[in-house]
Formats: sequence, C-alpha cells, structure tokens
Amino acid sequence: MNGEFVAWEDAKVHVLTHGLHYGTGVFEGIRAYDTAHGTAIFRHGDHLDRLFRSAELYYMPLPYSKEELRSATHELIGRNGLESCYIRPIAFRGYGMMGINPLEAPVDVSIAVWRWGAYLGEEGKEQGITAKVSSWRRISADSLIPHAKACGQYLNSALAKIESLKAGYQEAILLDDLGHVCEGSGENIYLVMDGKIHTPGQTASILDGINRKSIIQIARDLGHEVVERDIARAELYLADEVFMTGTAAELVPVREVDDHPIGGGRPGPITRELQRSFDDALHGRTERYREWLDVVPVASKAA
Ligand code: PPE
Repeated sequence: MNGEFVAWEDAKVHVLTHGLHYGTGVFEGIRAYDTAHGTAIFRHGDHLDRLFRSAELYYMPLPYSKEELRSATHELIGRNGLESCYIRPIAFRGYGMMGINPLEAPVDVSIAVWRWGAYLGEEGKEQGITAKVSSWRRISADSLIPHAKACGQYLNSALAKIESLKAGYQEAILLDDLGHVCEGSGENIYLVMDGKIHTPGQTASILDGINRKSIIQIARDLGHEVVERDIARAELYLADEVFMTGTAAELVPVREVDDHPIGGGRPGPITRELQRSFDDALHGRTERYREWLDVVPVASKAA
C-alpha cells in the first residue's frame, strides 16, 4: 500500500476515503500462473498500460511508474510464496477531501495478491454456464467510459449480476444502449456461427479485454475467422457456440442463454479447441506466446 508491504489484516483504509464514497478509483485484474519458466504474470505490461490509461481518463495521475508497479508486484508474489495467484492493483482517490471534486484528494495505490480459483466454478469451465440477458444495459460512452476499468462503473455490472443470480442463472449478458450484445458482467463475449467466431467490436461499449485480444489472436493463429461486428440478441440463441473470456473467469463456455440451450447444451468443438490453446498460453506451454509471460524473478521469490 503506497510503497509499503503491509500484512493482509492491516491493509485498511479510512471510512472517508473518497473512492469509497464516489467510486473514484481504477483497477486491474491480472493472473499469474505456475509455468515451466517459473511463476509468470500473463500480459502484465498490457494490464499495467490499461491501468494507466484508465487513470488518465479519470484525471488521476499515478505516483508510481509502470516499472515500479511491475517490480513491486514481483516482490509481493515472492514474499507471499505464491506459485499462481490473482493480482489486483488499485489506484483510488484517498482520504482527505470530501465533496465530489476528486482533484484535491490524494491518489493511493495498492496491490493485493491472493489465490483465486475458477471464477464461475470448475464445473462452469467444464460443462458451461447458464446466462441471462440483463434488463440493465451496459454503461454507454454518453455517461461513463466503457474503455476504462473504473471502480464506480462496476455498479452497472453488479446490478446485472444480482439480477441474473436472483433469477437462477450464473452470469449476466448486458446489451448496449442500442440493444446489441455487449459483454458479461466481468467478461467479453463471443459466439460461433457458420464456423466463424463473432464478437462485438472494440469500439462497442465493451471493456477492451486483454484476454479478448489474446483469444482473437489465438483463434486466428489456429486458422479461424474472427469477425468483429454488432451482434443481435437473437443471434445468441441461434448460435452454435457461445463463450466468454476474462482474467478471473478465463475461458468459460455458455451452455444456455435465456433458457435456450446453445449447441445442444454442451460446449462445442471450437470453444473446446480455443479453451485448450488458451490454457496452454496462460500456462506458458506454447513457445509462440512466450512473450505474453512476465516471469517473476527467482530473487523476488526467495526474498
Ligand atoms: N468486461 C468487464 C466488464 C470486465 O470486468 C472484464 C474483466 C472483462 C470484460 C475482461 O477483461 P480482461 O480481464 O482484460 O480480459 N473483469 C475483471 C474483474 C472481475 C471481478 O469480479 O473483479 C477480471 O476478470 O479480473
């Protein structure tokens, strides 16, 4: 926290922290995997780039460089002796000023790491999950910044998630303000139709996921055609396969949307193929994607 290593139980903030009241913070979700090269953080640089972009979009100068955050993360993983973990850097307007204007409030930066298993359950990754199209639309660029990963924006995801869980589904799918398919509460979405992979474009109101970029590249490298375009709600129901990606969730098949079974209600062959290749990339088993790994130096691990 702000440059100090702090024990888990002491990692506390004041109740008048600006970001707690107004959502004025930005964060990242990153994973490190146990690979043959050592503990390796997947696309660490890309996540840190996005953290800095999110901060810039909310006029929040970060008091550390990317390299400082990168090496602090290495040391943190080393000190905790974790072979694999979830990594949550967060920068937020801290304690000192109340009132909406965040510009006078300090900027606090923390990084936390912990073991986090399958976000939507092991069974979800294996068998696929059920999803419901939410009555809540994904935030639009008219009011907020879909491209930023900012704390307050997640009220939108939380409403959609609550609605889907209360209705008995595992995940929510949000449409954008025009009614096009946008993304999950914390995942990007794809469908397979006519042997091609379709996903909303980067300028739709999606969070431009790091795993989205990875899966598009992996799919193309495997010879699949990937089409970025507007997707109608009904296409979800008619698709041969639907799946989602995100750092926490990894690649999760969707077996049912609004009670329509997708492709017979079980994960399809393209989803399975991509899931395997993606898992290989995450775990450093593919030389081609080796550059995506930021290996935690052994010195940090021994510290
Ligand atoms: N859309 C949203 C809204 C989102 O939150 C995420 C990540 C993605 C897409 C996928 O982005 P990427 O991880 O870069 O491929 N959601 C993070 C937070 C989840 C949470 O519950 O917290 C994550 O997966 O870490």
